[in-house]
Amino acid sequence: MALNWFKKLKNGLSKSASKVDNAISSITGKKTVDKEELDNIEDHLILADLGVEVASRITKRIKEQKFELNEKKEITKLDISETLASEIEKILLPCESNIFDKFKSKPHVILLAGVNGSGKTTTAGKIAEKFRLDNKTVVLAAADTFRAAAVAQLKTWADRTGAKIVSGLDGGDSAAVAYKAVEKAKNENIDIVIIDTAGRLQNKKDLMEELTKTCRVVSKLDPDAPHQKIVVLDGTVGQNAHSQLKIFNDSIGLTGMIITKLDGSAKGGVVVSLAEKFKIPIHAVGVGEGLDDLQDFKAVSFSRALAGLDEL
Ligand SMILES: Nc1nc2c(ncn2[C@@H]2O[C@H](COP(=O)(O)OP(=O)(O)OP(=O)(O)O)[C@@H](O)[C@H]2O)c(=O)[nH]1
Ligand SMILES: [Mg+2]
Repeated sequence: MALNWFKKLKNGLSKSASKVDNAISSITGKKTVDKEELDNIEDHLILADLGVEVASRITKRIKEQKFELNEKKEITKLDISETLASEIEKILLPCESNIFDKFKSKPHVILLAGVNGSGKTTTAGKIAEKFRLDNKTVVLAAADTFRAAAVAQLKTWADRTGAKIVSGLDGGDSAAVAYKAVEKAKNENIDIVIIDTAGRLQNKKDLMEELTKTCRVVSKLDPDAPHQKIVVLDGTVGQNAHSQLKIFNDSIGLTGMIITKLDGSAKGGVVVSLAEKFKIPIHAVGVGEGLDDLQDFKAVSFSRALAGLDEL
């Protein structure tokens, strides 16, 4: 059975969508809308993690739309949901960016960064699968030498996706592992290198230094590598994702982001506030733990799912 991605995304985002839905149900079926009701909508949109500025802009638009419609008929929930989806879409569309579009060099080097448990290793496996399906060869670099079980976890993904893997010693130099992986890709004509990094070191400063060192060392083999520096963010943490993105961006200069765990997150609205604030490309979203649970980021689908609407 063919997977219906939209259904999966919509199911995943249903908790987030119901928060958004609470925001708009208060004024549907009415002929007028007062300031208190608009404030209430704005509060609910903020609670849905859309961010203060986005919430205020959307509320303003709903007010205008209500005014436009007032003369003719009662505003329906569908009217408001459509307004909401189109406002969200405007914010997300400039960030829509397929991970394959960036593929230029050979080997093409992708570094995944993110805090502990955000989904880096799982995402590395899922990306490897996407490239395998596109007939590209992949080497996974187990640059998380901090956590003892990290190599075994990545090895499982390598086995599942037919990717090669390069690892080092526990507690060893992670930059050296990344270097070895890029070198292997060059020697063996492998298309893609995906570097899985550690999420937790003694402190944030150590982690950031390790990441900048990894980037520096890899660039000795190709001055443009890593070609992509992607932060993996856990979509259930809500607004904390903002500070995480900022720290990684300040340290290594991100080229994109992937947001995981949107299956069942009540805080999926954060994707909108992240896009609005940072304007960094969004490549994909994680909607489950399986091999094929990484969905290309599509602004229109995402906006409609978040507004509780059906696919166009
Ligand atoms: N439901 C769901 N779970 C996910 C998703 N992505 C990752 N996970 C789960 O989140 C947990 C942590 O994922 P990892 O890939 O190990 O995260 P990590 O960033 O590599 O963690 P560290 O290496 O410890 O920093 C695992 O149980 C994954 O199965 C997703 O999109 N949806
Ligand atoms: Mg990991």
